[in-house]
Amino acid sequence: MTDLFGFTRSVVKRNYALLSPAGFVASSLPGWANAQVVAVITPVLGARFCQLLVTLGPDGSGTGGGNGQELFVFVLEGSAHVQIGDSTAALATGGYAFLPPGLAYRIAGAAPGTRLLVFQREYTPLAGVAAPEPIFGNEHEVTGAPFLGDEAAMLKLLLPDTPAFDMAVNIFTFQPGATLPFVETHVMEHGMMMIKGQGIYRLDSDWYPVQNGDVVWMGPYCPQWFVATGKETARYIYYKDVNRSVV
Ligand code: UGY
Ligand code: MN
Repeated sequence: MTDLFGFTRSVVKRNYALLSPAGFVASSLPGWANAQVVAVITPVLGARFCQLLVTLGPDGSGTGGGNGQELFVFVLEGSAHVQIGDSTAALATGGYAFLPPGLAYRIAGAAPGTRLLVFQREYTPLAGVAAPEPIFGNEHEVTGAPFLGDEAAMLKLLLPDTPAFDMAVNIFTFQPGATLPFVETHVMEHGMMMIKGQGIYRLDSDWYPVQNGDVVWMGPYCPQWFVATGKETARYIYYKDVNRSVV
């Protein structure tokens, strides 16, 4: 909560949005029980995917699947059990699950106060390529690589970069003062959440201070750039649509 009534850092524009946690409001969504769900990015905003922030209460659960939707579930804090088809995994903080289309899933057994970040969308099949299988992992077990050769900007890819996947989910870790090397302007869109530290995000022709907990939607062709500020590393996790034709 900000102390100043009538003030917010949140901004919603045609091709981007910055959403500060101070303005988050939960909605009740089918499939989530005993859970607070904030639909931070949705097609209603102009995006072609959903980004949800879920806080699971006692006996909280999320169920669904068996349709064309795919989900990427990341444990921001706490722990949870994820079951999909015949597979089950216990996810700790930093753990994640990719839940492909066509299989029923259940997320439950969460520690009190568990917080999840979910990216969700309709899977786009690719002719001749089978849809991915479920994946479980933990970001602590994923090795980062210097982004375009810069050791101060390390990038972890949480999903395989293969044609079966139509989404990528990555984590960037920036040392203080490190930047994206240039102002990117691309057809892919992003859903992003700051998970540590702070920095300045350029969105279109505007610059915004951002910090841990902030959410950003970058629509297609939204010029984007970041510099980590302050004295601690800055980290964000983000979604990107990949591997599908745009013509
Ligand atoms: O993958 C990306 O496009 C990434 N470099 N963009 C970003 O961090 N805004
Ligand atoms: Mn980008």
